[in-house]
Amino acid sequence: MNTVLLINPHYHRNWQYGVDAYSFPIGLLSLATVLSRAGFQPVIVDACVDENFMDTIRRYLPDTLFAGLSVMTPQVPHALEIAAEIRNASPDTPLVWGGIHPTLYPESVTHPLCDAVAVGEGEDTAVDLARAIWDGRDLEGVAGLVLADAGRGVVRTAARPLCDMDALPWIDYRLIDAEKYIYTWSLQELRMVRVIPVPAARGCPWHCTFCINTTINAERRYRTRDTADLLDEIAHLVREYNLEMVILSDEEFFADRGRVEAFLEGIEARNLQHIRFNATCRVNHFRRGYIDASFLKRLRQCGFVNLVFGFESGSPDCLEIIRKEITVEQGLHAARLLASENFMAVWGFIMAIPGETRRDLVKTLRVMEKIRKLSRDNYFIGPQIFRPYPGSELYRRALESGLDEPEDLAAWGRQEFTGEGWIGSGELLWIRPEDRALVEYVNYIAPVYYNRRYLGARSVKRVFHGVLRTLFRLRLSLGCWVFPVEHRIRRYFSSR
Ligand code: B12
Ligand code: SF4
Repeated sequence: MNTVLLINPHYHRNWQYGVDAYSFPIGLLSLATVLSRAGFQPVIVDACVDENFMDTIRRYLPDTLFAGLSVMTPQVPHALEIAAEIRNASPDTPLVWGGIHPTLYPESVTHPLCDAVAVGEGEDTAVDLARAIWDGRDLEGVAGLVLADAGRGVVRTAARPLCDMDALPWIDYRLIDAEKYIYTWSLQELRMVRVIPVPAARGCPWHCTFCINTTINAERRYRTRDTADLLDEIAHLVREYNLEMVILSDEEFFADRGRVEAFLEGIEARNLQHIRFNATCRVNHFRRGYIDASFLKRLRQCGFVNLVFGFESGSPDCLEIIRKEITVEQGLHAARLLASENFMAVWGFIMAIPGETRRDLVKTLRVMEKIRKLSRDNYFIGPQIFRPYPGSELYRRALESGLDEPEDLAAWGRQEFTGEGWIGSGELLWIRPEDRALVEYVNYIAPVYYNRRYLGARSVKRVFHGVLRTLFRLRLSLGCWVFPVEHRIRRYFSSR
């Protein structure tokens, strides 16, 4: 049989079934689309959606060319469980690992439940791999792989060039049950809407030192799709799936002003202004001639309602450390302009960057407070705890501070992941011990305080959250962060 299994494991052990449009497995869909075009039969098994995922997988064993696992770091434990089950049920089925984690740690291939790692973008690699297995050829001839050889150790095949974005076909959303993902919560409208994420570019032209786009390889340069083709695809998806909103899932949709201009013209030409768009942006674009009040109005007329920003830190020193190439003033200017035009804005912040002090973190909290007060339509992600990825300068600094990273795939599999990732606040060795308690406190309190409008909580919790918020506001205004007793009380009750 020419079937290829493409599997999305859970993100953490206590996975609760339930997804939204943000969870469309875009990477696997893209692989499935090219595999099916090449004459293979891809089967996407999403363990986040399909409670009987193991039965689904078994149905296709042993007659499958390979089982592909798509793995972010928190997915490793579950990926290993699935791989073990597959090996048990069908010992000859090759287990191929792809996605961010094996790309960052290609030596994962030495684990007995990993026969090959596909590094980086996988479309061409997956098709070549399926063909090689189908023909019975040696996998060393397939570019983009890392293999384990008994005699030679870890073997890298030829480098795989990046995909040509205009040669990639439109993602075929019929290859999964799109209805399971299509509804998502609109922060703007506070109701469920029909949404699909559409990738319009890959990579990013900026060089933030903490970001995966900078870390994975400098080669992963910014590549856009043909704008007319993108618009045709959007028009098609709107018709096919009766969409109300489209997420332009680029890392930085506004990197090229000319491209955005052409996109807006295309929206008008195709009468798509009734569709709402959600896109990523950067605060330094808010200047005359790039994004000013009149351009924001035009964006609004063309359906843009929600912009997502990585502001990251309220401390100029930290912005410098992460090479964000923005200033705090630019961020506040953007927030003011967005508020005056009634835009919904989502603000991402991070904390516990190597080199960050308590003063820096407090500056971040104060900047968030300023933005919060500007408009009810601001939503905050974080400040999230910084996670070091191999390859970056900040990673080296974390290692020097004693970062105790799991040594191999098996050790990653033993990690206890939560929705928050893999490093607990106690393990943040690159920040001062006395600041770790503050990080832990902020990690809990910030979403409760800054996103109050969006939180639904049961009544007892609501009262408790009210008390926490009042105390946090007091701390923020007095600059007093010692002895957060309210946090200890919360921790005591939540651990019972
Ligand atoms: C969209 C997205 C999501 C979506 C959908 C994820 C999905 N299953 O597709 C959602 C919102 C669900 C998500 C969730 C999370 N995400 Co996320 N996400 C992204 C984002 C922004 C884009 C991913 C994407 O669609 N890329 C486009 C597609 C085409 O690329 P791709 O998925 O990488 O797949 C390609 C290759 O990797 C490869 N490939 C992938 N799988 C396989 C398998 C095989 C067999 C082969 C051959 C090839 C292959 O081929 C694909 C096509 O080229 C990335 C950032 C980034 N730049 O990658 C972060 C990112 C992947 N996410 C990340 C993280 C950490 C998470 C969370 C775990 C966050 C958390 N709380 O800790 C959560 C998990 C949910 C939870 N609460 O527990 C990190 C991963 C870091 C790491 N070390 O693993 C990233 C890199 C963000 C970051 N900057 O840190 N995420
Ligand atoms: S602008 Fe965003 S996506 Fe681009 S490198 Fe910086 S953090 Fe990463």
